[in-house]
Amino acid sequence: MAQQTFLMVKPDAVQRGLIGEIVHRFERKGFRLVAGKLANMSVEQAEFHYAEHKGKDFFGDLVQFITSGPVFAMVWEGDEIISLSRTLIGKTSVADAAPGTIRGDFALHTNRNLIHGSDSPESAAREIGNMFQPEELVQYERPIEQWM
Ligand code: IDP
Ligand code: MG
Repeated sequence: MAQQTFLMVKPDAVQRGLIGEIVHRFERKGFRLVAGKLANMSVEQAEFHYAEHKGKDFFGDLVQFITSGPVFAMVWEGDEIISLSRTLIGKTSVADAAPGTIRGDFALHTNRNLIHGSDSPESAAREIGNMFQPEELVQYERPIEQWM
């Protein structure tokens, strides 16, 4: 069933020049890009985005990090994209992120793990609304999808 997810290239990956590499992986998989922009997250947006982690010991560092430079925020669409995109991203802990995943291939530290992906449809809706206006989401046809 077609779903939307919020995927975000974090400031570390922007600085490392990995936007193209990361976008390429989702394009190659066959997901449909719906929106994308380079932006600075405000502290308010960062705290809303990571609201589920409020109170954890790493929350302050996380908000500081995610607001420390531009992110590349995106909306992507596809069948079961929430779980499939998290498979491409790799496990949160770098020690567990398998080779072939984005984190497994490029991340050295769990708190510099390059990419965010929504973990549920509810999170996706909240995270998309936090960074995009509805009119920024672009709907279009891709006839190639019949072959995917
Ligand atoms: P996720 O990004 O794989 O969904 P979450 O558990 O939602 O992982 O955590 C959000 C982000 O917080 C992680 O991507 C990572 O950057 C950071 N984080 C999670 N756990 C830790 C930790 O134990 N130490 C430091 N940073 C962490
Ligand atoms: Mg998460």
